[in-house]
Amino acid sequence: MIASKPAAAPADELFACAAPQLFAAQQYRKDFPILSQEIHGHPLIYLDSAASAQKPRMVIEAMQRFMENDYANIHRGVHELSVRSTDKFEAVRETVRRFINAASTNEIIFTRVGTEAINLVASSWGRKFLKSGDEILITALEHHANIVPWQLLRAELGLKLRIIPITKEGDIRLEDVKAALSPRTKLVAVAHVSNALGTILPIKEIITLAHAQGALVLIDGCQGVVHMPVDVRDLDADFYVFTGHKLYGPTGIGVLYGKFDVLKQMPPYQGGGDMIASVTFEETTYKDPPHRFEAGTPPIVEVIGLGAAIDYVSNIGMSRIAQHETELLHYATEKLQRINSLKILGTAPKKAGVISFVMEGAHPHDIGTILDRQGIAIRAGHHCAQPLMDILGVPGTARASFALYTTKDDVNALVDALGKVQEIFG
Ligand code: 7TS
Repeated sequence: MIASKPAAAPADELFACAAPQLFAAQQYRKDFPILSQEIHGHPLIYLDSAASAQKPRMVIEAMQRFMENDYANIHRGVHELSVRSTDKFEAVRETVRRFINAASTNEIIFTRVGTEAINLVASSWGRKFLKSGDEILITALEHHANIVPWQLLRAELGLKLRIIPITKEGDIRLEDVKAALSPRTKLVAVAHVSNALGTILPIKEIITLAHAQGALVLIDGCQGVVHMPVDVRDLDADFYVFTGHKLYGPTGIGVLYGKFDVLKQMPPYQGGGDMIASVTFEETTYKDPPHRFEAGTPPIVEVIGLGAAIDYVSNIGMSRIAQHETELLHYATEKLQRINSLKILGTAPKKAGVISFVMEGAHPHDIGTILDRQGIAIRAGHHCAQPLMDILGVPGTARASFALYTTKDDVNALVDALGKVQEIFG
């Protein structure tokens, strides 16, 4: 598929009216060249997609094809290659717009990663609109990327950071959100899906509550867009952030969606080429969003890769991917619960394909190392959510995370290997 071709989003709609088809994860696996290798003499079982997803051949080839045929710098040349590159680059903005149902491509800003998108909002919107005494609300389960930028801003402006607590299941209660909101709240910044626990947060309800208090809402969707369809207009999110490499795309590319009315009031984040309307030594004027926020040569090839990744998942259908991962989650949860020494952390009723667990007597890193020797890749550690680990009273967890290419066989292999871990440490 050609990267710049608009995503075939109707796949989801087609699925809605067609007879249910079996989800062919085994078939999709073949699209991912990396998955067909052996690790330590065992077939690779990749259960670390929440850290970064593997890349389908279509993404790899789209990037290679682009570099071999079309590549040049964008927005600044009259020659054929520059025009072609610019067209393909800008076509991906439309692909992203459709993917999250934004109103306009002017609301789609390309950043280096999801982390940078959050820092952009903190730096630009935060410095302009916040003052001492204002409050930012986050939850106790945020990734460091949605904590530290607000702490930096707090140190600079004298803000207050309020934390919405979690239940013992790792869920967020709307009563707690209501209790934390006040007329001082200017921004609510919350994850769509917890990377450490898998909890799907009630973001639509949180957005409604925040708006009723006059606060804007930023959704950290780094783990959201990868697991389910996202419609930013239906959500009424003011900002929605995600990162390309977890969505089967390359590293080095993130997306900031922002409502145009909000973006147009925000000053530049970085200065440089491509973001200006005119420059003199006395005065510089800036382009409108999104280009105002894209200083310097952007990650052109990575944007092409992101476009191909979105085409890929859209053709499969995000609803179908969500359904597949939910089935796997239930299957895996049920099997893992049978291992006596294993405890799942994060048992909210609404979860995405992420399972964090601890085992009696076994450090998460030991679990990760033993599994690795059997070709199984999981993540062990604090998952860049140290405050959450403190609340849970653990230094870290072992985490298995699922993707569209994960199969029941992968889960079975994980369960068998954890049985061996239990034997060793039991
Ligand atoms: N927000 C969430 C919810 C995340 O899970 C991550 C990365 C980020 C932000 C940052 O993404 P980046 O692409 O900007 O670095 N989460 C993980 C993880 O769970 N394991 O490794 C990275």
